[in-house]
Amino acid sequence: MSEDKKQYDADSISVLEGLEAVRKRPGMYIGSVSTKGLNHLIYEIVDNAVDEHLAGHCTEITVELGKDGTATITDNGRGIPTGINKKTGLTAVEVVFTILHAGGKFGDGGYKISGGLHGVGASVVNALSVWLEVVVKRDGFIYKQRYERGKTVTPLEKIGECRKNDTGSKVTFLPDDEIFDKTYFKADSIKSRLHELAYLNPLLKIHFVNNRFAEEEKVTFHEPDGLVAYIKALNDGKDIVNDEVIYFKRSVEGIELECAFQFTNDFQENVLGFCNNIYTQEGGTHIVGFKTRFTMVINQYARELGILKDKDSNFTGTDVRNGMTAIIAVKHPDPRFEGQTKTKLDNPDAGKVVAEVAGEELERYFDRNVETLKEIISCAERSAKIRKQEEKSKTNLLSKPKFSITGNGKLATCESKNPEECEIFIVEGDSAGGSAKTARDRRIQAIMPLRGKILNVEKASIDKVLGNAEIKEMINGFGCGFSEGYGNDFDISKLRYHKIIIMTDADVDGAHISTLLLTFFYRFMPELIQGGHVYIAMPPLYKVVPKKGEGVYLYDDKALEAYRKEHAGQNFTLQRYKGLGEMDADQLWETTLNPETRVLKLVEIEDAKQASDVTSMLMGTDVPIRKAFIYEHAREAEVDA
Ligand code: 0RA
Repeated sequence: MSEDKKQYDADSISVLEGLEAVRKRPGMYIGSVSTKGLNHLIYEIVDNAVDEHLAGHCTEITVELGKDGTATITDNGRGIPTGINKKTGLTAVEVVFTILHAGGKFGDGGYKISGGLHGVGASVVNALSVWLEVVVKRDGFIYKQRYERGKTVTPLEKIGECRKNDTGSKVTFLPDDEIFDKTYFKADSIKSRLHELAYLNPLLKIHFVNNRFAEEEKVTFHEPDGLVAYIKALNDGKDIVNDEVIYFKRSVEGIELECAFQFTNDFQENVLGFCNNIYTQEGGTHIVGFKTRFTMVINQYARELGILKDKDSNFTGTDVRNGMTAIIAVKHPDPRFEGQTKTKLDNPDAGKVVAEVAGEELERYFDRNVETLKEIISCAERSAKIRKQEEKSKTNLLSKPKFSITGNGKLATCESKNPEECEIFIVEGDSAGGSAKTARDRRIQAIMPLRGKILNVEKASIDKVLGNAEIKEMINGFGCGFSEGYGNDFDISKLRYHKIIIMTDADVDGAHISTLLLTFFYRFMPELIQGGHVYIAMPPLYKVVPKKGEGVYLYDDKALEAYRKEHAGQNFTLQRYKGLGEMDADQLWETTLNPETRVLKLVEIEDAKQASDVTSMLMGTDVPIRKAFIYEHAREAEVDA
């Protein structure tokens, strides 16, 4: 055996181990094996295609969900290189799909992996798929290769010819049900990510095609106005302070900053960060750089204009961002992410460049638009005034004991003091709350009934939020405080219930209540969601009882449709549950409370973010549209065991 050959064998063994590692610990590479992780498979391939766009070679990307459970991502980029890679003896295509961290490690085409949750890419998708097929058009030929569970099963074959200038890649894969809890992609999340990418890449057209049963649709996302359009969409229906979205874009030392913002009269800020098209959920240096500099600039101007007097203290960061909707998008050649979910940008130079560029651009803009500047400063003044009032009321609230044993609320606690096994159900309405108290396992299940609707936290100032009886009861009941702005009193280690389960009727009001609850958690206790503690109970919509045999509960209209098909021509009675109140205690136990038989949906931070966005939207005045929206989305949550 020649020296070269030995080398090659050794390499290919380590290759196999590489992808085995991905299958052994998928969470390390895609975050989780829930629907969120599943959707990530699509994003990994899309990110590669977006990289082609960023390199100047791709204008259109199509994401297609197949009837058979596959996803196909097509782009008109250069096509993945097909030549032999010297180091491995494999084609570049095979390297991309079978070697971990292969992206950009070869050739000098300047290709760099910028997207991807951990920059891992195509090989991870391959490792986690039952099968994957790639078709490449390049140099006038069409090539194809197939893999199964990460292993090559056919060589890269020429399967046809095409025009020389017709290039691109097409990747089809079937996610592995041995790996994922469920292998049903969540169309809404995918669409929302693709739309986000369209805003971030204004020259790119992204098509979404859903061919799945009862979901057929085709949409194109193309946002030529980019971040300005994104801000307008986020602020749609809100009371706008400055009509013109403030926008700038500049590169310094190889780092690009693109920034857009606008103020509304809402008592909240919404500052979104991105690095290389990735949403930085946990913030990071770019956000800190922008916020710090923005606060400095506004305070400087406020003093120059005499709005802040010598004796006045400066506006706080929270003050100057009162009502702000902003997007800070950076492109960095070598991004580092840290944090619990690896979504916090850690590069100090990004913070420095953002602060520098933002400082100059803000001054340039405000010098020429003093009226706008004054309007923005008055948002800060309003916030400062309320803050000073709140500092008093908050001291009052926090000086009260955090947990009262008697309590004036209706919380029925459970016997166990071991948080890991304890669950708290937040139940819509006193009557369902009453049945739940009877039906529950009182050793580990606590019940908190909610009277009517909870406060919309997007709309209210903090003292009102904390003054609200239901919210106070939740904060007290959970036991871990709350976080708000910079002051973070939240301590997840004190959480009394490791499962917090929202239980509402399957109707418009129920959907609205869960949306408001999720918004509250998202804004004030995001760690609860990040830690996987928040669930939505999925009570059945129907019970069918056949002439012969046992009754069956059905959880959505799809299930009913399937049941009807399967039992065509047979006689059965159909009962529709309009609310939790229609079930007796036994039924409630069996369908909704019993850990053995119930159906829960785990809430992920994305869902909560969506709820929060929806809540903002729902504050508009167009009632029929709101009703339609809530109703349409009321049962869309899919089912987790
Ligand atoms: C490696 C190198 C180059 C492009 C790609 C990979 C590539 C990967 C994917 C995945 C989906 N679509 C893709 N398109 C391209 C550089 C190509 C060159 O230098 O010609």
